[in-house]
Amino acid sequence: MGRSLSLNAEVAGLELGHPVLNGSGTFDAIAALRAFGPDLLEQFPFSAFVSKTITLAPREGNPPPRLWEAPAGMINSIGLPNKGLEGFIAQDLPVLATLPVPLVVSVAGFSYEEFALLVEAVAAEEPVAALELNVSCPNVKSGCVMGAEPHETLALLERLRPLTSKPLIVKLTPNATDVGAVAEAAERGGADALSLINTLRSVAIDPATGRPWLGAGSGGLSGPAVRAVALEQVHTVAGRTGLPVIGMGGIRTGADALDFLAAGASAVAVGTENFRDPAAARRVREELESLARKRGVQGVGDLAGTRARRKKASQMQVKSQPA
Ligand code: RRO
Repeated sequence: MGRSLSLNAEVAGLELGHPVLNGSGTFDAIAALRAFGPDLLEQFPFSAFVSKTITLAPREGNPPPRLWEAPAGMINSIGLPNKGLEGFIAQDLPVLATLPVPLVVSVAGFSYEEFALLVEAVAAEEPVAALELNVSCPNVKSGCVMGAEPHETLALLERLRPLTSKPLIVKLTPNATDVGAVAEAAERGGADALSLINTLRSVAIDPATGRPWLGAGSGGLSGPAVRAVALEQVHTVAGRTGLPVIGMGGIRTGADALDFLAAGASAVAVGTENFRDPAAARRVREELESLARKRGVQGVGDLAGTRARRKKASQMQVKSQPA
């Protein structure tokens, strides 16, 4: 008889049945519940659900067009449309509270004070297990500043940390000069975990006009096109902090997920692939399980970046190509 295998994972005190979450904004659980009914709850694809980012005031989002299909990925310029804090708590939260997994609510403020109001109000809601601080939206002016500069990230965390004992997960941007330094600042400020990457700032040119295609001009690139970048950043961040990392960026298969765990992530998230196949995360989990069985390991910890493995990884030099 083979040894028993557990896919249980733990991130920032959240007990997860397996290590596959969703990336914020890539799976509309409320629409999925309407479409699939209670079957969805029985076969929920993610071990925790991360909401689309909310802001203090309602937002319409960016002008269309908002999407562009890129080679091996897509560029979005959605622009954070949402009902605002009050609308979210009144209308969405009661439905999201019925999901069979821990609920993580993603929030974004345009100032430290807006972030503080959001964190206080959201953390006070009983069904909320953790908060994700989105300091990395590429599609709003000022969206990245708090996540691109280490001193801004530290100041934000120093303002927010005293407001709640619930876990704070910081969603990092790949559009930073030194993502490791931002990660260290988040850790110093008291973050419980890090998630990365958000999308890479990018532009699509309309071949008919020679001008930017997206209504807002630029957007964020995601999908397999960004996976190697995401792996490098996860590897760097896991080596430079002791915080658990939720790794994402172009994960389509169990083997992709395994790469992120090997690079130092404690859990992974499926994002763009959910748009192609809403059941993708279940397949990723099953493939991961079968890879783990083949390797004869007993748990995700044997695949994932434990502290010791992370330390070793941080000592590895990422070889650069000669110019
Ligand atoms: O809504 C968006 O345009 C958006 C957000 Br909040 C984000 O964090 N990342 C992204 O690619 N798009």
